[in-house]
Amino acid sequence: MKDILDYFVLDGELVRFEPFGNGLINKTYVAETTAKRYIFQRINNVVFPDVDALMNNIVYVTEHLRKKGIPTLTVVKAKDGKPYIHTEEGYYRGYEFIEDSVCYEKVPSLDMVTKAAEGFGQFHDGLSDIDVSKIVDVIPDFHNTAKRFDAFASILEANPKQRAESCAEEIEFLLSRKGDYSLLVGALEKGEIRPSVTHNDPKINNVAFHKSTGEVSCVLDLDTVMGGTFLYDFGDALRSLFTGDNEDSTDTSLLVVDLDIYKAYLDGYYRMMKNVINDKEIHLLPRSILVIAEELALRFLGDYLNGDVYFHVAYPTHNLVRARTQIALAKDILKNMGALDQATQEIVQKYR
Ligand code: GN1
Ligand code: MG
Repeated sequence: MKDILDYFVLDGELVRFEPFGNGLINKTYVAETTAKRYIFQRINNVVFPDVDALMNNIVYVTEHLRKKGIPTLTVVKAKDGKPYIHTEEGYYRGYEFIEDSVCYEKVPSLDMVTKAAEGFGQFHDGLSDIDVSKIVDVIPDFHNTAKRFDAFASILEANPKQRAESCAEEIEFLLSRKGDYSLLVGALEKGEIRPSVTHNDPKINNVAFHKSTGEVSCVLDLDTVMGGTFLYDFGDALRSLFTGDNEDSTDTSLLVVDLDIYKAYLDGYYRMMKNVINDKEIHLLPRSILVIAEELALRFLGDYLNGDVYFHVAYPTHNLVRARTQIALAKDILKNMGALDQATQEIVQKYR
């Protein structure tokens, strides 16, 4: 493994090299030299078949952010100038280590919710003038909810595992919400909102905070950076915060909107984005959470009907349970849409 380091341009002499962290997709190592620390990763070429596109996206986005003085990841160049290497053993890339930082699996406080939101807001604001057409969609139509619905409808029609009978209620709900699925992609197609860069995994654990100051250092895990609308990330970030640990819970009463979390996130996010966000996008902020929760329900229930080929399951109804949590959340978002709109206006007024 150490041999792969010979392909990269490193500062100092290597003193230590060992496995690092517990990532599920890429295999990660830390390399320490006499000068500094680096992260090296073997890129999962099954999940990401087009490594060249993936790494070009990351370089494009991080260089754009760095030019503006926004802290971001620094890709280590290989000796041939490329941002990764390809050997018989696979694809590898390196990043400079983000020193003195910490990531949280769970939200420690509302204040940290606001800070994480500032991190993503700064990320989207900093990338708002990038040429989105230069970014390759490494997973095409990832958040095209209308297409996700079409895929779901095809699986439902084929009903390959004869499971549709066992989830008639869930199917009925998702069919009844069809109008929601074009809210974001429709607005993009009509030109009511601008295409922008999306992170596509905007969970709290993908933000690095300074250990001492508690401020955001940078947004991590840029593997799924693609084009779309920043509303995909806003919706998914809140969906993930509202879901918390309960994505696999059979107690769907736990899946509820938390207005304090919404306000805390929007406060940090809107403050960073207020110069680029338009009125249509403001209207769609709370609706984006609904769309992404429903989209994930379509994906989970579709995978259940399909015999669990995408999401890893621990038991036969696991994906059905997951679909139910997202449907419960979607229903609570619908119930609270008035309150969410009001909270949105409050925050927007505060910074106007
Ligand atoms: C997957 O693997 P993870 O947890 O980072 C999925 C997301 C879903 C999430 C739901 C590439 O993300 O879209 O929101 O599960 N990522 C991919 O838990 O499909
Ligand atoms: Mg991820």
